Amino acid sequence: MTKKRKSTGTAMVAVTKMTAAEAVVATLVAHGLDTIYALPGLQNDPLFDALFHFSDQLSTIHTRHEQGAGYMALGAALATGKPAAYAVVPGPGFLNSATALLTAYSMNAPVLALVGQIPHDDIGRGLGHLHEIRDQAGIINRLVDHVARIRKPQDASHAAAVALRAMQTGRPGPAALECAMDVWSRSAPVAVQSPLRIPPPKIDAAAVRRAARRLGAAKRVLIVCGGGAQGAAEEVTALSAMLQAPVLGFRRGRGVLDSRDPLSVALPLGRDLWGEADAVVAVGTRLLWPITHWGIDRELAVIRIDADPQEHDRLQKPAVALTGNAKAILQHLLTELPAHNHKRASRNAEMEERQAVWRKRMEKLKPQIGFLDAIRAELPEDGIFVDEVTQIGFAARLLFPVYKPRTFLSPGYQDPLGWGFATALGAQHARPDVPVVAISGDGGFLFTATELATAMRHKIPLVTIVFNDGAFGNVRRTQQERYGNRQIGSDLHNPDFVAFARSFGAAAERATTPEQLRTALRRAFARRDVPTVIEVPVGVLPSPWEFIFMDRIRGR
Ligand SMILES: Cc1ncc(C[n+]2csc(CCOP(=O)(O)OP(=O)(O)O)c2C)c(N)n1
Ligand SMILES: [Mg+2]
Repeated sequence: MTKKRKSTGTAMVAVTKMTAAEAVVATLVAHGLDTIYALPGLQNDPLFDALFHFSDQLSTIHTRHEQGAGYMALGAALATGKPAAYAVVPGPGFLNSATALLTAYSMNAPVLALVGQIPHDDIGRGLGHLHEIRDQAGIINRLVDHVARIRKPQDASHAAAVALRAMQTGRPGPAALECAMDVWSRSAPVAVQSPLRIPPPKIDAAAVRRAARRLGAAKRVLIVCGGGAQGAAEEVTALSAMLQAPVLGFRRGRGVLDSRDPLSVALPLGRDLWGEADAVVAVGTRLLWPITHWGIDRELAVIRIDADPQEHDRLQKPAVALTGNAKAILQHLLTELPAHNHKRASRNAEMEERQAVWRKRMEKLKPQIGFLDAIRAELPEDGIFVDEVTQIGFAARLLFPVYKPRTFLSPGYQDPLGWGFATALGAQHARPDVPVVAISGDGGFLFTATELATAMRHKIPLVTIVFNDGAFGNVRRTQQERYGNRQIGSDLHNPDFVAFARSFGAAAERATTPEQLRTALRRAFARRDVPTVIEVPVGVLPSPWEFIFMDRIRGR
């Protein structure tokens, strides 16, 4: 690589002869990325060669299936709040990762996909090149907000910087870059693009004042948090105290207000409070569940804070719509509100009492609660819990206490079975400083369990608990309760999970009681360079549905 200097008018920028692949990798490094999750193949050989050259600045974590690479990048992005990248070959490689990319889109997670392509001049000709797929960019375009193809090495760095900016501008989300195999290896003088400025969205001061007036006058405010509130924990906490407003987080909004705060609520108390509220502050949430399940009427003033202006009136027109970063808007609101607010009596005692009533009713979920309590007792405050679409997961969404933002990763509306283990692996890789625990059913675990090989190869000390009921238990319950017990496709033949995990070299044990689980977890969290799998055999678990699917309470 020969270096020259080029004057850009205001500053001198180093120009270096490099390949398009080297330019992209250098740009990732210049943006602070230190890892790429990847699986190699012909079209990306020049990219992997560039990764080799940059391996002292950016590590390449190779997985055993592209779904693992995509989910690991997603887990890294969710656990850190920062962009994460993965690289795959075109066609099958890309499609194998598509579920992770779709999930990143639905979770607004900043994941960058680098996707290979067949020889540049043959794209679209249908010649039948290895891994050729019709209109790959068109398919990717359905999964991300920004996709571009690198056409020459001179454009590569800027294209990568534009993609990284798109991932963090307005509503965050994934982006993708395609590059043909022959373009990856072409070289030219390149100036590595430093991060492009992300203009802060203008805050509508008049709208903030209207919100402050509505909230100051309201008697019973409820704050509902979604994934968009994870960066605004301090402000949500302050707003909650100022308004004595309970904060509801069901899945992606959990941990924004510490569960130990009496005003922090989950379902089903959140529904009762929705029914009583005269104003709701919706922070980074679509509000789909409350509005469609619990109802809405004119007596409820909805104040929406969202990074995406299109989100505000998809379901109904809010009283006040505030567009932009939740943290900045809430800071503004917090300075405006005291002038309009009135003195409010503490609702702590009331909330404690009402939480206790619901907790009593939810005691019917005793087996789930026992295991969740064991996990909470051993997982440090800042440890990360990765949820799955499994019976323990549904109970966790209702009952697992969460103390800090970004420590309860729940997959949002895609709820893709099997996301948990591989996503948690990425979270643990990106946050080696805290323990990460993944929960899975026997069904979900085997979707990506082969990534145990990745955990061993890269010494990722993730702890995974597999709750084994020998079934797609959720599905089986539905067949029993709603389809006359006609069971089809819901029983599972499983390996011996302990022997399976040990065959990779992982630590593994079986725990049958919450006490045994606690001891096993204590041992597992002490291991810092080897993954652990704990199998928990369970019988039929009690149904959580009555606490999740609740009837309308407004607008009847
Ligand atoms: C990709 C995907 N496929 C199918 C489903 C439907 N689904 C939801 S839960 C479930 C069964 C889960 O079984 P398991 O992981 O063993 O957990 P359990 O319900 O037994 O606790 C299935 C098939 C899904 N959510 N995602
Ligand atoms: Mg199961």
